Amino acid sequence: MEQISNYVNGQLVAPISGSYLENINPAEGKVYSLLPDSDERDVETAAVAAQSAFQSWSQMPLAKRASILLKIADLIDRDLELLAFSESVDQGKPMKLAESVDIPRASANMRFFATASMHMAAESHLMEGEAINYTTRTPIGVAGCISPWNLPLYLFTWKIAPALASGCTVVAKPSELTPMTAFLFSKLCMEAGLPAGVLNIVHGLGKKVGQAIVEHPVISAISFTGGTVTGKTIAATAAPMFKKLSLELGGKNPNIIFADCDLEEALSTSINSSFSNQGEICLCGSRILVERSLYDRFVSDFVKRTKDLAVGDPLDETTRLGALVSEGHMQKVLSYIELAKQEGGTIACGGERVKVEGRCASGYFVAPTVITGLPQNCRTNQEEIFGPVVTIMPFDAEEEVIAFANSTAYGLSATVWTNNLKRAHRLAHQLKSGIIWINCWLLRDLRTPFGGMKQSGVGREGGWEAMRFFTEAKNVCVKL
Ligand code: TXE
Repeated sequence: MEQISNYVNGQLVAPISGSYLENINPAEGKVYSLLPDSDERDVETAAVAAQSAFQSWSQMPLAKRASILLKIADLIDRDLELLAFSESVDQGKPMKLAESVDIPRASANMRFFATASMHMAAESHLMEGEAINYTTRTPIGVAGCISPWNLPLYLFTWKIAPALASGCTVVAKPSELTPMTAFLFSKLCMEAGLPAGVLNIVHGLGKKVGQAIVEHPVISAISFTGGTVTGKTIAATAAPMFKKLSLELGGKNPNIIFADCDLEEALSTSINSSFSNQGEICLCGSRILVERSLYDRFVSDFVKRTKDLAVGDPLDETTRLGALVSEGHMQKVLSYIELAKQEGGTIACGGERVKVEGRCASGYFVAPTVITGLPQNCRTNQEEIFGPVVTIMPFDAEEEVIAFANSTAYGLSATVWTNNLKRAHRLAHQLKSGIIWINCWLLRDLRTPFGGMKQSGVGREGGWEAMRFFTEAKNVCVKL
């Protein structure tokens, strides 16, 4: 059985404990590889390696540093099929989705930040007749990057690319549920000639490895994507150590549909925004709010299309929804469907585990589920489910839908479907979310700031925000 290694100081190494954890293929419900059960000793070795690599990496000419990162991007593209296959086996998502979205976006991340680093400019401010100020931005040192399981290589590179491009060295931990693509990535780093210690990947459990990264005194910035509860623990540990923190957490995103929208586009995109990646994307629109005059028609068309979505073997070309990431996560999603029933909801379609024939007979599949008839303030409509479950609710007026949309503790993204230009802009300004999509979903321009409001996180990633996060500003004031 394949055994994943840590990547420390430029070498593939076993965990110091010698212990391994089982890595499960969620579509089959079977162990298919082993990953290091690392602990604080491995993090210590990785942090020492990162610290000693820092000086030469941060002082390397920008063009040379960028060329290594660009080479990694090329190698990701070369290995697209293998990486997409591995991500699908690890995570349960349709391989087609990994091939068309996740892996291409991973190489795009590397390329974007590699080239961005060559365009960073220093600011200067003239105090007329008195002084000139100039600002330098230097890499913060060793960064800790902790990533989740839903978009494994995409979110892993989303964190490490700006850190490395800024001149930081990194100790990173992918999710223990989906370690395979980060392991393959470490081999690509070696092939691309990334100097030893610049990136260190320590596999293992959040409570052991993740916690040790957050606590390590040498690591001065933490970039984390994951659940809000974990984010709180990380903030509580890192804040008293005065570490820089970027937390990308959960969402309960509204998808607002006005009667004057282009219905066909709203329907087909809403199917994607509800069920892509089995609903395991923090940006999924899990609360669909429909203007009352369109409500009945929308629900009936949406349910019809949902029933047509093929749930099954992630490696099958025709599959639209694969397996959920783990048995535990599947149970969590199913328990929310039970809760919705107790709260008075009607299951318009789905609502149960799906048994797939053949090799996937023991996999963790859940039917895409549409729930109607729930009030706005019930738990089903307030808490993040993170699965193929959406609720649909009617609204009558613009002010009412804004209040509904803003009623949760989260504020990550929102989508608005309307052909009324003024209304679109009005809503965009009143919705408390880090990103607002008007008549679209999941379009990303990597130059824009990305992140959530309220309990969806603190800090912004993307573009200059990410490059700045991994650097420290210093102002020099020169008397004229
Ligand atoms: O994520 P965790 P979980 C949401 C989603 C999901 C819930 C819990 O609602 O049901 O979070 O998922 C590492 N110190 N999202 O528990 O634990 C962990 O090993 C440091 C939203 O699987 O947050 C992994 O690498 N690190 C989301 C990473 O944190 C710790 C994506 C994320 O895992 C740690 C995933 C600790 N104490 C889940 N404990 C999104 N925003 O996209 C765990 N980790």
